[in-house]
Amino acid sequence: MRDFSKEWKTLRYITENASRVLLFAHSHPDPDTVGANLALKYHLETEGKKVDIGCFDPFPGHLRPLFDTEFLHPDSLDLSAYDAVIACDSVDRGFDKIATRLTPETVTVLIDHHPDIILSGDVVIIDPEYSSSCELVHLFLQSVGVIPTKPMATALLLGLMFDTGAFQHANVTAQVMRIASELMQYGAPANRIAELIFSKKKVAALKLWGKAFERARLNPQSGLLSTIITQQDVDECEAMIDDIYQVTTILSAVPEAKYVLVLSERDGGIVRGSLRSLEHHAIDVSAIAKTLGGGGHKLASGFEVPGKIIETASGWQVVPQS
Ligand SMILES: [Mn+2]
Repeated sequence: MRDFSKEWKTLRYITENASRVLLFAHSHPDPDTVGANLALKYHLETEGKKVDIGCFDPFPGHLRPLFDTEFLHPDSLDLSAYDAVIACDSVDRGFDKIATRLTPETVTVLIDHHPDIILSGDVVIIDPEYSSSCELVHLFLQSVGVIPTKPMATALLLGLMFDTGAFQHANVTAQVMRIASELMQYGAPANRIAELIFSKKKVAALKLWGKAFERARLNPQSGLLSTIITQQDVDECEAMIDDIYQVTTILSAVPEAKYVLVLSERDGGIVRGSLRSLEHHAIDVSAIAKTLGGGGHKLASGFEVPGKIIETASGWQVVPQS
């Protein structure tokens, strides 16, 4: 993990000497870009700066219960009026379009945790080892000695929770948990944030998951947890193919399961098998996928076979389309 203390010092110097700052959120803003930009905005405003947040899309409606704010479309802004522009999170989704429209005098800062960013700025704070842009912004605020207000803490915890899948992904470190704990002490409502992130799930997806979970079967010998989703299920629930993907992820976290197989009927008489496992089970699911003509990674792979799914006394079976 890169140490950004020098960059934090530079960023502090830039923000102290700027009177107008433009923050920039990426297109189709997710909770991490929202949280990182808002936390910085709240901080800079307490320092007496004039701060706007630019974005090619409006502020996400489902986060309005937490924050009363607006994003400004770059076309409505006088981009030459800012002393500094700071882009937080996924800077190659939108910021690239305004970077060319800035005057050469404007100082640019990039804060991100995505790999493969080809954009450059005057100060570049990018390292994929960090969980989220909110984690990076938190470290900056900490270096400046900011005591987070409740709105600041809420904004930062929002991004931290979203980008770590509510502390379930591999990017969760001891530092992430320490920061989350601190933010809760400053009043960030973890429970409310989890609710808002989760409530984005449509009823259709929940119904489909319910069907899949009800049918799940565990083979105690092999540790295989499997289930099926038919085309009829998807139609009845008015769900989308995308909703199937998460079934595999959720089932793979079941403690008794060493690996997971979800068979789902797809268009054109195809059955797709999605295999998933977790690192500590030391199972290479791509080896199974390969024997069925598929492929993928050690922990997540898939295969496709022609046919449809029927239930038999001994389990699920893929049979040729009649
Ligand atoms: Mn992010």
